[in-house]
Amino acid sequence: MKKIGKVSAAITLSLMMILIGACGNGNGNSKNAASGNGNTKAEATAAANNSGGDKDTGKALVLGFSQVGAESGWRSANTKSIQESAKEAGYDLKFSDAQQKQENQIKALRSFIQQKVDVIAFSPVVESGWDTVLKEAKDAGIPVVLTDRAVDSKDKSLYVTFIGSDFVEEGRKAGQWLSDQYKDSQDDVNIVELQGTTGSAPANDRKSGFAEVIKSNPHLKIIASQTGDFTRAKGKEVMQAFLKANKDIDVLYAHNDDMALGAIQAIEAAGLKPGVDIKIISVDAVKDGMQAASEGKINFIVECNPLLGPQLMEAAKNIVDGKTLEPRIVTVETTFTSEQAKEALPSRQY
Ligand code: GYE
Repeated sequence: MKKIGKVSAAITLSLMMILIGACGNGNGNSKNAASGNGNTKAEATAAANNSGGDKDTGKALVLGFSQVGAESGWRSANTKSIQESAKEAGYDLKFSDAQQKQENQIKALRSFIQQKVDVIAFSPVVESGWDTVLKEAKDAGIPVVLTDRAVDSKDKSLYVTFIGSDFVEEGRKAGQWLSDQYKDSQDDVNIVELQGTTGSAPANDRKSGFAEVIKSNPHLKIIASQTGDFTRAKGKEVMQAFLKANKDIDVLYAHNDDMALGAIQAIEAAGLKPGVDIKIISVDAVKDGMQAASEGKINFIVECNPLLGPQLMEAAKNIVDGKTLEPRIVTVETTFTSEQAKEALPSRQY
């Protein structure tokens, strides 16, 4: 690289570091009032706590984290969990929000590589297209941890471990509940599906797990399926279109609570009763979703736990300490009917 190139690269790098650093420390601007994972130790303790640092130098472990965005209540709770547990562990967290764009995530990963962070972690917005940048991290000797969402890379040596839910299983749980509800039905059951972000692991897997289970009952028919991008606004918009195009919708399967909540607004605006006229199944079990379930507007929620921060911090420490990690760390989760949601709501953390 020429000298001028080097200088300007250095300036760009410093600016990027300032920017990333600015949004990385503190528990952030999350607009969601999630109460977090209970890690509320004082900042002073965190600063003094060097357990996450390099054993020899006493320097804090530097963790670069590229987040998907802020598309849902789940995401806000996940961000909060990561920021709070990094602080608790005394790590230097470089946090970057990709606003649901893969190109932004690739840029963030490259900037982490340039900064020579100790560990890179990220939640890939979509499954495909990561091999090149992951190879760059590998060549730079920086270990990568996937959290929440998987990549479809054939080369498993490109990352150390994947911490997160089993989304196919979540789809199966949703499908199983529906199959049980309609096991004696002689009539067709018309289902509409709001998919998550196109190409994302949870959208792909929640769709396939659900389809796999309901196919054993030929009365269960998906009559429309479209993406709502995991957001409330899109969930509402697409549900409006579904209602317009289809006279007789019996069930809505939404890949997350936020889209279900948007769809509920559309259903009510159409003069129908959510949970009664149209049965609703969703995934996540964030507080607003649980609230709607406890009011009977959502009939069944499959839980997806966003509190991945503590597991990620532990994994990062183990990697730096040279320990061998399991290639897959699966989050333990449950499901909620309306009744169970009512019971669980008061103690819900996010
Ligand atoms: O279900 C959805 C979010 O990847 C598990 O992303 C996550 C999903 C979550 O936007 O609400």
